[in-house]
Amino acid sequence: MRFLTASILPVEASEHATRVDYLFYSLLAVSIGIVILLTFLITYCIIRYRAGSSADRTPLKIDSRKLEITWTILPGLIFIGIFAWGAKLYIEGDQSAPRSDTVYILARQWMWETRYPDGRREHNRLHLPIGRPIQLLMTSEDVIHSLYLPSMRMKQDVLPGKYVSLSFTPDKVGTFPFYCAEYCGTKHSAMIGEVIVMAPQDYQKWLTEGNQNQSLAKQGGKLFAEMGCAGCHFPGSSVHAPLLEGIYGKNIPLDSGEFVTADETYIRDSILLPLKQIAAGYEPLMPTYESQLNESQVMALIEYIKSMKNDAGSSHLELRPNPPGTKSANPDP
Ligand code: HEC
Ligand SMILES: [Cu+2]
Repeated sequence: MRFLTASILPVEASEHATRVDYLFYSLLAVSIGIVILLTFLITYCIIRYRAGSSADRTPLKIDSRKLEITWTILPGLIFIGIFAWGAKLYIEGDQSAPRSDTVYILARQWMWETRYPDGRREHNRLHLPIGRPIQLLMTSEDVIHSLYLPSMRMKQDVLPGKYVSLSFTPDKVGTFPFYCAEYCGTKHSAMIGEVIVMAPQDYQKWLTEGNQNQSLAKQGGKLFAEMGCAGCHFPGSSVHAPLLEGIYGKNIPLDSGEFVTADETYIRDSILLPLKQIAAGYEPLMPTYESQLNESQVMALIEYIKSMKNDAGSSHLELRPNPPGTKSANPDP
């Protein structure tokens, strides 16, 4: 399909993009086929049955019921097929591969901040290695933005107060543009950037060169100590607070009787809006950090909490087994 895309659509730079284009060209082919068929029939009838022509005009004696059933069911099946195809692609773009690399993206008026697990941070640029599944975890610091990656055939609204994700596997080395696709204020049109897809060895080099930061998880660990989190979330603490080892991806029972998955949004809200969801069996003692931590620091804390593995013998998880019939979303034991 690449020979076609080169001229009509932006370059395909991910496996997903290639699949989306197959769907797009199939739709185009079906539409062109129908246009040709209808144009042919109209032209044929206009000429054949023009005034004064000697065409046979006696009514046909055919079973119109059969005909109508056919032209209802056949296009119906084609449309349902196209719908299923599109839905499958959509769902695939939403699911991350079990072993994908994570990159965090923080949107703000009017720039994109990218943060890598190794601590590197950039503006309006996203470096990725070719051939590895990537999960972008994104949130906004202010208004609604939307990350639009034409070469990946992907677009996702980036909302304040919530983490959203996009998953894809780049399969072409090069530089591809991305945009903000949701009007977000005066300089919305300046909110553009570049995805730079690199060969694995170049990417390794890029990762290690010039990175003076500690890993994102380490930065979070430092905040965890400095902000006094460790004082409560600690096995010997005098405050009855849940241990955070291994909570990421678990099903957490809440005071209200509901269950939530401990994903990025849950951890974020636990820190900034602790009263929103109280873990079952605990008092709402946790202070809010809304005025003390910004979204970027919370990102580091999330990465730190995700990196905390639960060591055997932790009673924390025994207190909170997964409810029956649910599966842990966390592939790592
Ligand atoms: C005063 C003690 C205290 C401090 C300080 C504290 N927490 Fe908490 N935290 C709690 C308690 C109690 C709960 C359980 C009740 C609830 O869900 O709010 C909790 C719940 C949580 C949860 C949800 C955990 C779960 O298992 O559902 C997370 C995540 C969390 N805290 C992270 C933090 C972080 C990060 C900090 C520091 C920025 C912090 N806490 C500071 C007491 C504290
Ligand atoms: Cu924007």
